[in-house]
Amino acid sequence: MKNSAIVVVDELYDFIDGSLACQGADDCVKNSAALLEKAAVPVLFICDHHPANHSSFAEQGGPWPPHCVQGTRGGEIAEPLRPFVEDSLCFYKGTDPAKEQYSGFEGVNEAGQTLDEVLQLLDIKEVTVIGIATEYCVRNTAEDLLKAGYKVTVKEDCLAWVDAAGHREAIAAMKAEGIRFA
Ligand code: VGL
Ligand code: ZN
Repeated sequence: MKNSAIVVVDELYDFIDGSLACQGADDCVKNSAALLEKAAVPVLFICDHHPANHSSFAEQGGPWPPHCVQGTRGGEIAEPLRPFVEDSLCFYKGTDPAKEQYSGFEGVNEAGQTLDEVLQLLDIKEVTVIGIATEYCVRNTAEDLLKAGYKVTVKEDCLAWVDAAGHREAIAAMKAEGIRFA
């Protein structure tokens, strides 16, 4: 559909079968690949992309095990989604050791452009958000898209989560804010 795009959040190996493996990740990847297969719209990928000394890691006093370290398999996009990847539409976040960045809005692509800038250049008005984890990066990205004026739909069978209760609470909160679910 014209003016629509899909944003794929952090479908990266550490969130699938690695140090931060999330519940529902296998179905999330399978359903995401099927969605992208039949979608004839731009697909933008958000990638958590941390330096080895990132402040969100437990050794630095943060809440998470090391994950999505630059140059490791854990930070790579899941293989079934690779046919849909375009380098200029990949946005990297969490690259500054000092900053936690859950939202795809804080990332930049290889040319230094933000997600919002590229969506505007593509004349996108409606965004479907899918990916991992519901209660962190998916929620923060969907909320920032909504605040920026996009019509936002989250596809519920294309999500994975850290905690089941957190997943359900995040969905309820997003619905209350005006994010649609399909
Ligand atoms: C995420 C925890 C740490 C996410 C990223 O993608 O939801 N969660 N870094
Ligand atoms: Zn992270």
